[in-house]
Amino acid sequence: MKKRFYVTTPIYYVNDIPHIGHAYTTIAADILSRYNRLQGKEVFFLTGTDEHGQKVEKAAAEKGRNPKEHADIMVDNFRNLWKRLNISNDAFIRTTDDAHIKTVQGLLQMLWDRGEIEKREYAGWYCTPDERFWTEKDLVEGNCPDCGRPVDQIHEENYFFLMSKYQSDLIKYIDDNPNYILPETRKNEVLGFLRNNVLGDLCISRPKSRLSWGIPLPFDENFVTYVWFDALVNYYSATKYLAPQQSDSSQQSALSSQEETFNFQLSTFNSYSWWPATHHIIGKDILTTHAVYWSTMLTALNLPLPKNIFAHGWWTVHGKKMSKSLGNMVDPNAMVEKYGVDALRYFLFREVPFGLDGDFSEQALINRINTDLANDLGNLVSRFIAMAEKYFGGEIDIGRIDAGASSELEEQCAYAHMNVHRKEYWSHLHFSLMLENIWDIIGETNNYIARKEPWKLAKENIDYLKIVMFNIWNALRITALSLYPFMPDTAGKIWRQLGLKSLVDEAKQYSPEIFEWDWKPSYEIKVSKAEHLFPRIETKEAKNKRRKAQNPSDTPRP
Ligand code: ME8
Repeated sequence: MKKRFYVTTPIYYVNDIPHIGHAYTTIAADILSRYNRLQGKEVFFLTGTDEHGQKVEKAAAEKGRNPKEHADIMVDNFRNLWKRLNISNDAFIRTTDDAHIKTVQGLLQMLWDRGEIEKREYAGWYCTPDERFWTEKDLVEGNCPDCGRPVDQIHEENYFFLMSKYQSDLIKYIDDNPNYILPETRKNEVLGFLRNNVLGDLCISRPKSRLSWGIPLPFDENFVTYVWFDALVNYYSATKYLAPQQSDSSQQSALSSQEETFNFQLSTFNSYSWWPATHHIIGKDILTTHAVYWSTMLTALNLPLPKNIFAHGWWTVHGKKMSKSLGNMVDPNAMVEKYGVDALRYFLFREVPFGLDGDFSEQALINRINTDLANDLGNLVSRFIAMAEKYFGGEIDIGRIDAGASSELEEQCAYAHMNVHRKEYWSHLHFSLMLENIWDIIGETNNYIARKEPWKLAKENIDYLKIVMFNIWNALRITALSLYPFMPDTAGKIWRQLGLKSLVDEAKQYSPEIFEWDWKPSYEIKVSKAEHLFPRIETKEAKNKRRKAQNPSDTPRP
């Protein structure tokens, strides 16, 4: 059976339109999915939308819509953006899906039956925008410690998940599984929090009188579920009705016993084996809900914990949090329109190591396009194609690998190539390091051309030039394959310009040998010219400067 790889993004609130932060997490999951598919694994990549709760109810009311109508309209903003960003998700979950609602209710009932949930009188401070209760000592100057907004005092009866009893189990689990929470700094944050605080129980209900837009508790119709309990369960419920089906009979029997345990409708439940997830990719803002709430919920349900929760850093603009009120939200659609999808995908993952915070600036994006993409990569590809056409009418002699002659560039690229596939880089999501290594291969190939001077070989040693051209072709082939998870369109374009068929089909058919230097296609190769992959971008300022230098009397254009 193929190895399985299950990756998720957070499910995003439909109260607002997506911005660059949402795009960031989703592209990260896409990179992982594409890489693992190329490695021959069976991949399930899940994203979706979080549609219940106060935020959505309020946003819908402001637009004069009912919450479901509002969600139905807003969900397309996400779906369309994912298409535009070339996101290869296998499924899209909505928390208003019937099957999801049934799963949430089934799990709540199970916890209730097992005595993991209790009803209690509760008095506390409630932050309405964050939908969270706080104790008096949590408050910062009387305000919500998370968002700084005012809180309301609330007295009511509610249902509590007895989370506190899992505190020491969770500490032990995190200690025993060093990759459970990554990066390490985030793991230490969670451990510090768990070691220095007494974990409370989690209020998992809201009275219907205060919030109606939620999943009703199956054991008390006067209450709905706390939006986070509903939302976190998506990762599990999707494996039951959205993941690829299992045909294996041993799986079927495991599933029937699961079905019995769950005592709720599981119409197409034959995908138990997709759980646990390999990676939950999230932003650092929702680390506690995942590392603490979700982990303890799963423990109480006797379900395995995910293999990894990765909390990445935060994008700011001019050092400030993006917000509607500041009007500084970066719209990914506008960035794609202006710079192209692959330039954006590349920039986000090259500019800042995944895990750290970063400041988004269009100038930094333009710099990356002009140096890394136009100069280093784009020029290399077009120079090579032009030489191949000029010297050999586009033909590359792939039969000519000669160990001695070909090993030079291969050796120079070997270390970088190994790093691009280094297991630890992929398990720790070191995307920027992988891209640096791909650019090492590109740099080595550019140096190789400068050293070998093909224009001289064309006159002096045409046979040797054939070998040199093959080596460059091969280094570009490896570059295209390595770039594929990050920049799928560009990788495909390079692959085709190199005279190869479909990158994805060939990778599927020949993985893992296709990643090796020695792999060769079984057909003749003729390269083909195409437009430059990344034309340089000249900013208005640079254009004016250039004009001024050319003609000092020229006045700058607006
Ligand atoms: O929290 N920089 O949804 P949400 C980087 N529905 N990433 C950012 C970002 C930024 N400035 N802003 C947002 C929710 N993100 C819940 C999740 S999951 C069971 C429920 C990304 O729409 C980042 O991944 O507020 C963050 O965790 C997520 O969007 C929050 O999305």
